[in-house]
Amino acid sequence: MKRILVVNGPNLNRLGKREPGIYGKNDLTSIEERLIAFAEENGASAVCRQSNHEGDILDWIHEAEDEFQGIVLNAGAFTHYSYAIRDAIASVNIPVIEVHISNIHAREEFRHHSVIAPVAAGQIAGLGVKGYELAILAILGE
Ligand code: CA2
Repeated sequence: MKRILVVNGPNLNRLGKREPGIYGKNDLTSIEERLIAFAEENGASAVCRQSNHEGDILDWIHEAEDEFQGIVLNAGAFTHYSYAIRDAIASVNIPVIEVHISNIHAREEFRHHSVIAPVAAGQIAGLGVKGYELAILAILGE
């Protein structure tokens, strides 16, 4: 059975509290519960984690190599400037799929660029929380 790590970065613990027009009405706990069920429905398992701290995300990416077959990563605003997260992704030999709830390419200019996209297996943006499910399916299809 494939094991998938779902990592959400800074401020994603605030989902459902503000900006529902951009990020939807669901809170992170309910999104994570749905993803765990979705993985099970598809014959896999998902472990979900969130942190506002870059170092936690680095450690989880490094450790995932031995435990998981793929990572679904919404790195939040770290996406746009964290070379450390980019290097961590490049250092592991499991696929990392970059997910964004909003369409980062249609928002402020600083969100258009992802420093992790060149080392990610793929990027899904703008499809809401459905993007996490599509990323899980992409890993399961590998
Ligand atoms: O669209 C996405 O998923 C983002 O990764 C979300 C990040 C943002 O910095 C990225 O550019 C795109 C923001 C996380 C959530 O921020 C909130 C702000 C207010 C209320 C709830 C969440």
